Amino acid sequence: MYPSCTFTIRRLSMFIRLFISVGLLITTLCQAQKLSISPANWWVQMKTDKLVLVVENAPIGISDISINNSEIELIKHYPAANPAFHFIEIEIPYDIKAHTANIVFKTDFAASVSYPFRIYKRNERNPAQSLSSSDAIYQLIPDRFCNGNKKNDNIMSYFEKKDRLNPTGIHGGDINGILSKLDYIKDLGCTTLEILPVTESNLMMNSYKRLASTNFYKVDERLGNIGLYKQLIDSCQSLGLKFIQSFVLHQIGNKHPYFQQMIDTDFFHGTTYDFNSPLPDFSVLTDPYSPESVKKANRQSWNKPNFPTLNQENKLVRQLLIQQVIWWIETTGLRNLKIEQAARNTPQLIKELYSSLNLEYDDLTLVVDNQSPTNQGIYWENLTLDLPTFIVNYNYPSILSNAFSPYEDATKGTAALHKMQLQFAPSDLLLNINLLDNHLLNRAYTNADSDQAQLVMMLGHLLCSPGLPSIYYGTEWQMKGFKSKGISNLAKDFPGGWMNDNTNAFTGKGMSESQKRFYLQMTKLLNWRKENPDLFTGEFIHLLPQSDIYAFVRKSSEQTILVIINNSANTTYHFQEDDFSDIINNYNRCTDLITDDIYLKFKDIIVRNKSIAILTLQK
Ligand SMILES: [Ca+2]
Repeated sequence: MYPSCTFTIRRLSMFIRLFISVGLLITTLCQAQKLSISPANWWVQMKTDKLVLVVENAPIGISDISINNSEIELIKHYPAANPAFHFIEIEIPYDIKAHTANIVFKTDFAASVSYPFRIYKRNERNPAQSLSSSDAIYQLIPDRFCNGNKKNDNIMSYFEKKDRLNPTGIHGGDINGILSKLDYIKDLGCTTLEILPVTESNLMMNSYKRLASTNFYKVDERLGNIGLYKQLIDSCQSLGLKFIQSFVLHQIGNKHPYFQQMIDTDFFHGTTYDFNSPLPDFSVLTDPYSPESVKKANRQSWNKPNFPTLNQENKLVRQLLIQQVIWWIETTGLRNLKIEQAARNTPQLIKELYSSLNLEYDDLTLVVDNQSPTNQGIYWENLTLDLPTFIVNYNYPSILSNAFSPYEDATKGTAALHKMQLQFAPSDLLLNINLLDNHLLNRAYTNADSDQAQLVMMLGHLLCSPGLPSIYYGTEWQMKGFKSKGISNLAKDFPGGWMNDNTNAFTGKGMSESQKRFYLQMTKLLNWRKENPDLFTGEFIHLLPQSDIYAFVRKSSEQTILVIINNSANTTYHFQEDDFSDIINNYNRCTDLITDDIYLKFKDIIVRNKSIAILTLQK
């Protein structure tokens, strides 16, 4: 009885050991297949020479790591809190030649695993395409502009498939679509295209804006791939369009492997079941007088339950974020970067990012976007940012939308427009990005009470004021959107971007006469602005509003324009030379760009009630 029992137990135990070994081997092999390192490559002659590589699906039981075929120095390596991730710190000599190194993992359980790490020659930077105060921005959401490739609408490995009936779902717009419509944006007269993030955001919901990445180093396949993305940047360059890419650095998607497999709890503020949820109050973040503890709590809170915020107090987290930004710039030739919800990043992250970028590049411009109606200048200036930085002015759209409303006091409206400019030093005024609307704000036509005359007044003020105007896709066709109906109400599909759309704003098919009229007005003004860049980097002079009249001047060495806003509900304004004698001194006549009226004598100028005149002065 006993010998037989012992034999059975021994056999069983052998079988279990064999089973475990085979299991481990299979697991190791599977993991070896999925092993990935990010970033997967770097470049020669980079001043950012110390990197932390993150190994995902690291082999089990790593006993040693070596880098073969290379002068790359391995500083150290260590497992993350979750050993499925492993960190490798390396130093890449500046003068190293382009080559492929092999990172070799020795393990206790299986044969060594080798992974290629490529060092490329650096790409040549394109000629100057940096932002300037004379630019005009067209902002769009890639998912909502144009579907250029139906084949990428539904991809098996992505949670969200195309569902145009769901306002917060994926609608299928993509990079192919944008590429096919660059001429449209150029013809409209905008000089700069800005798109929301393109990195993969493979989430169960809330992924159409790609504001929470699930892979820092990959273009979302539903939008395209890195090759197409580079093609987009190159095509913009050849058409003379500048390009801004927005980045989100303060949060990631909950399906990002770092969060889903919890690389380290110290990477995040909170967990799926325990996080600060009140929506951040953006004005607190840049308020110079709010306590640091309140700012901190706001930075840490989650925008949505599937958007964990990153712990940027952790130096490693900061380094990984900065590495990925440099990787995108170097890979694609990006020139202009926007940091979305910028003040939700710690000042430390912003400072380190700027100094790393400054070390590497001398041709970048940055845009900081923080949805605060306060003057953010003080906050950003305190960080002593050493690259040209434009600041999105969230004060402007609310002032603009009330200024001309028939429901508001007209005198108050002109006074508010005047007063807003006083908040800024002249050099800062030119660094403002003035929003007509964007993906977070009511659409301009909705703010204008669906009244075209009011919208034209808003547009005229926007395009002539100091700073860069920014226009949200579709507003040129008077698209409506009301934030209180849900944020996705602001992100409707561009008409004609999808095959079989009933109307087509790219061709004008099915668009109303009113829409066509406004589109032509906007196209005319934007193209005029584009042809006269000196005016918009030049001087700004404004006069104290006289009741309902507010007038201002833009001036270059060659040209002068006089903008007169008549905000009165029922009185026509008749020009009085005394009002503007200093300005019109050297000129004899002028043309109103809005009405095309030509005035051979200044005294004949009239500005009708609730309208704006943009007068180009001529000798
Ligand atoms: Ca598509």
